[in-house]
Amino acid sequence: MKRTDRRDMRWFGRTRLVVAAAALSAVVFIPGARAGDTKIVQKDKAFSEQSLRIHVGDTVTFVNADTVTHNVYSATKGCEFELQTQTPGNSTAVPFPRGCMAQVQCAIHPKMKLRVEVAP
Ligand SMILES: [Cu+2]
Repeated sequence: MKRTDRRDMRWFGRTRLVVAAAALSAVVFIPGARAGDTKIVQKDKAFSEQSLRIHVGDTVTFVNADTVTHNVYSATKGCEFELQTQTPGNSTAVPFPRGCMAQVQCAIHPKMKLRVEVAP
């Protein structure tokens, strides 16, 4: 084996170590490993988003940053929930344990609409 070959081997070994360390740190530090939470703010009688894509097990926190009371709900089969009377300044986390395409509305303000796609 020539001297240059041995140097190449050492370089290869070191590169492999760096790649392995980078892969390991990626596995350790990925925040998506646990369930996520998305904030949806209600202000001026509107949701902060029109549509949203989350995953099964995630939660959506509905924040009433408005000056009026809201009653956010979904009647979509498999994704039913109702926050009842949510007064200004309050927030409620809603879990989505099943996959579905939830049509979220406000019972008091029918123009407020939000589509939540809960992917597997
Ligand atoms: Cu409302």
